[in-house]
Amino acid sequence: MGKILERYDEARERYGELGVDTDQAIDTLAKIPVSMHCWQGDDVIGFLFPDQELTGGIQTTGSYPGAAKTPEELRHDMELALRLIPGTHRVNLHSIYADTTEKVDLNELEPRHFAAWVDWAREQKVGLDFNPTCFSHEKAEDGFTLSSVDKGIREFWIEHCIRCRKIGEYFGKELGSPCVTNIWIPDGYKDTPVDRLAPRERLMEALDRILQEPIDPKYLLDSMESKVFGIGSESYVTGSHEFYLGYAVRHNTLLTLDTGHFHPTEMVSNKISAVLLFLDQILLHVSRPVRWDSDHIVALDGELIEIAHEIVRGNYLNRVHIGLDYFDASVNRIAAWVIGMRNMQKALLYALLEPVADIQKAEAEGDFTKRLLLLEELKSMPWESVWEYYCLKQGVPVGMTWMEEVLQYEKNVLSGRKA
Ligand code: RNT
Ligand code: ZN
Repeated sequence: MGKILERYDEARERYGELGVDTDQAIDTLAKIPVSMHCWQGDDVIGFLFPDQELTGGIQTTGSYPGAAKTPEELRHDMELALRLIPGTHRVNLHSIYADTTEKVDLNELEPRHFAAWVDWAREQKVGLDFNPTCFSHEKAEDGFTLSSVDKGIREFWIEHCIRCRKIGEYFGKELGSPCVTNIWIPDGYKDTPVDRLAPRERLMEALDRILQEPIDPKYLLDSMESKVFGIGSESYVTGSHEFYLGYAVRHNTLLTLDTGHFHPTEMVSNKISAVLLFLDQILLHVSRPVRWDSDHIVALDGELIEIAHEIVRGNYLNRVHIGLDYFDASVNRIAAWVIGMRNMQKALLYALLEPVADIQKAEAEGDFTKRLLLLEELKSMPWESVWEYYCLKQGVPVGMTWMEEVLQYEKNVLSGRKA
């Protein structure tokens, strides 16, 4: 502990020389919630239809033992993860994670089916975010939901989404912070369609119906998530980026930018400032695409840092909701949460430890040499000493010592679970 304090003092001094206040950076970091997605804990299966395979053109691979099978197990696993992650966060649920013994379909869900989650969230002091689950269901079998040509199918999913907004509102009311409710649908064609418009018209009408009832933004924030392609929707996706950007601007909703949902050379970091000129708030689904929308665990890579820079430099901390979205079944799932959540915060800390005004001034004056020099020099500054001190201050394990607890838990709890 003495070593950590010593190293922090030195780091504070060195950053101080650059005009960066490390104490303030830490205080700010502690207040940035990251929404931890429950679906990493059980490979996106949920509890309503446990025998249903994952569809919608997304996929988990791997068979690491210990996936949660019940709400209790999942909550228990998340409790451990949350204990090992510094800061105060949120938990992101999908509708298929309803905690109920009733046999209930997606178009019948009600807030009461999530009461146990609310009790738990209160106890854990986390806010909740939410998602309708427009996949992994018999009514999504032909790959279309809200934009289906079949009216009955559309009505089913419209009803589901309407109910999910009510559940989101309930979360927001009960927990005292707005629940970001994110609609993502898998709809699209494997092969090139001849009518690209009709499904988009149907989606637009469906969304209009879903959003018809105004809900106080104190409780609920509506967001929608685009995608460029999925498995089985390689040639056309109804809910494209342009579609939802237009919809969000017109209806003043949030827009979800998932880092895996664009062409490989398109970067979400470069989109944030553009869309925030026209929208009040956005939601990020931070993921890591490897060759495709593979939903790998968030790594501390260049794009993650660039995203954090954009949020901090643009002063967008109150306008960008940060959520994680990945599912890897090939490693310990609790470690997957902890590594991804910690990486997101490391990137934010790195960004908070930048003398933004100085670098921006150099840029504005056309002094690109100085801009480059500062940006490069910052890469060898002792940000990790600040990170260690932050963890210490937040009462969570420093470095990778947290893994010991996860391994212990694996031995005592996870290994006893049936495959
Ligand atoms: C799929 C979207 C969506 C899902 C989750 C499970 O491509 O990214 O956000 O990953 O809702
Ligand atoms: Zn996503």
